[in-house]
Amino acid sequence: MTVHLINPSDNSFGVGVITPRWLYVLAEATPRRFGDPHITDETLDPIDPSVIHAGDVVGIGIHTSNALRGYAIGRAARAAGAFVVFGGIHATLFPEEAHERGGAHAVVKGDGDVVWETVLDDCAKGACQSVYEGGRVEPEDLRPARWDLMPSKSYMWASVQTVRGCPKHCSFCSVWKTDGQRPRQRVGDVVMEEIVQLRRLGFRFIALADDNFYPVTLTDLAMAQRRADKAQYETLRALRAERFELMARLAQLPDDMVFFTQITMEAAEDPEFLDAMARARIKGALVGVEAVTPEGLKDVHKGFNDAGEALVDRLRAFRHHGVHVLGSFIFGLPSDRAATFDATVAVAERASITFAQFLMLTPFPGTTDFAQWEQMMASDGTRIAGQPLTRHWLIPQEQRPKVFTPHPAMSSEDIRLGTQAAWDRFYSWSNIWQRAHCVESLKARVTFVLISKLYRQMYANTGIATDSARVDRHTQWARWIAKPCRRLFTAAPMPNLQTPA
Ligand code: B12
Ligand code: SF4
Repeated sequence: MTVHLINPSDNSFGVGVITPRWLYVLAEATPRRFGDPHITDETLDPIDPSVIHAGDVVGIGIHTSNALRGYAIGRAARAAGAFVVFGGIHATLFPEEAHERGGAHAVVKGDGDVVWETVLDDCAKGACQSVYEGGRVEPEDLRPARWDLMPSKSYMWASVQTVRGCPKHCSFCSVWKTDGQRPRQRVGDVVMEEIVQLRRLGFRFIALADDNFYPVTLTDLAMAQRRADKAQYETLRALRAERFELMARLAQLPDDMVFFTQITMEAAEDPEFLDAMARARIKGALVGVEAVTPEGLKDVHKGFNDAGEALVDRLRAFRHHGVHVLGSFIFGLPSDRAATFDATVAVAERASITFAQFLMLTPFPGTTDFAQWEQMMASDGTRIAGQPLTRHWLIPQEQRPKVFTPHPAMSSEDIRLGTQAAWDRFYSWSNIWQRAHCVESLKARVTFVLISKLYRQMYANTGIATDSARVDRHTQWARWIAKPCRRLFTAAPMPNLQTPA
């Protein structure tokens, strides 16, 4: 019985930007008595179906955007006689869908770290349950990853999670509902061991795949201190202290290492934290800016962000302390108007952010936005490929609309074109070249230009383009540029590196 772990994708680039961490975590959770799992990441290359045999176990991890592809793989694996098990955020939210459309024998809801062993034992006995509750695993039980199984020349960034869960409640995000609002911070020793193992293997770029690297703000602490119950204050203080301890240990690693994380804009209030990040070589962070106006922030329940000039100052604070920002913006919010696209790019430019992504508001299941939208669409009779819009992920990619939420002032096409124009303007050659001056040598600048263009090809065009010929062209282009880019991320292995105390 071979255990397969498959990360589905419609587009394969030959090289991946970030390792899908779940593959290697589930590999670690696979007891050695079942042998090493056979891992396929379709963002690299499509699965070869002939590797799946009767009696094998096929684990497929899906989020909403790749669910349809995952279901096709599941059906094929079941037809080959394998046990099919789905997991991941989308399967957690829609377990019955994986059964109906993906040929699932079983679905794991929540974290797979602990329950995976039981699933495999049950499959080995030929008697698996239809649903397993993986729950929210406590930090000490979150598994590290089997990095020894990772193909050595396929990814630019490895990914290590340091904290799961986020205390905020943004309306477009499901993390706080599925992963919970209590930060589950992994123990520093375990995180450091994984990172050291990666550097030994020659990885120096590591994405900290956290929901929010700054789970305790100064405001949270001040509020807890004012309350009579001091226990919460002590818990928060301990979490914050652990963050600083981890960063101090990261700072002792070889100085060619580069980390990237996801963080809320609130960290700009905390120079001590930003300085610790810079010392730890956390050189970049994805910051969810979402909107540049107070109305837009209200639309997404993100009142803790700033707008206007205060926003520009906050984003600049990151850069000032040595942390580059990948700003994430959302278009299609009810308060957006035709002028919003240009105004947003102008803020991104003035705020000295290094990379940006411009997303079209997509109601992802599990979010507050989705629940409201589903209710509003209850009487909508539109069907595409037989599917209502509220099941947009089941519509084949080439027919899937790009915008789903009706807008009070703009058509879907206006929003798509405006979003495309924002990518085009932010990533024009001249703008990229200007931003490339954030690094010193000519070689580093050329690298910066290449990475900027690759990022745009991978994350903008496949998402916004309307016809499949265009998507194919862009995928080809990204494949072509990805290989040389990957080489820029390698480092000589350091087999003798020790874990800093
Ligand atoms: C890091 C990250 C990224 C990175 C890296 C992605 C990558 N290559 O791994 C980047 C920045 C590139 C990214 C991009 C996107 N992301 Co993202 N990302 C995350 C984040 C923060 C962490 C993922 C992670 O590595 N977690 C660590 C692993 C160990 O946990 P896990 O994946 O949840 O897996 C566990 C369980 O789910 C389960 N499990 C998972 N698979 C399986 C399979 C089996 C068989 C079993 C038994 C169990 C199991 O067991 C695992 C161990 O406990 C999550 C948030 C989150 N909390 O999940 C969002 C998240 C997954 N992303 C999300 C989204 C929307 C996106 C984008 C679509 C954003 C966009 N609009 O462009 C893109 C899609 C890119 C793509 N095609 O993959 C959403 C997905 C929502 C949804 N319903 O699908 C999430 C949940 C965040 C959110 N705001 O809601 N993302
Ligand atoms: S968008 Fe970010 S800050 Fe908001 S709830 Fe999700 S993870 Fe937390």
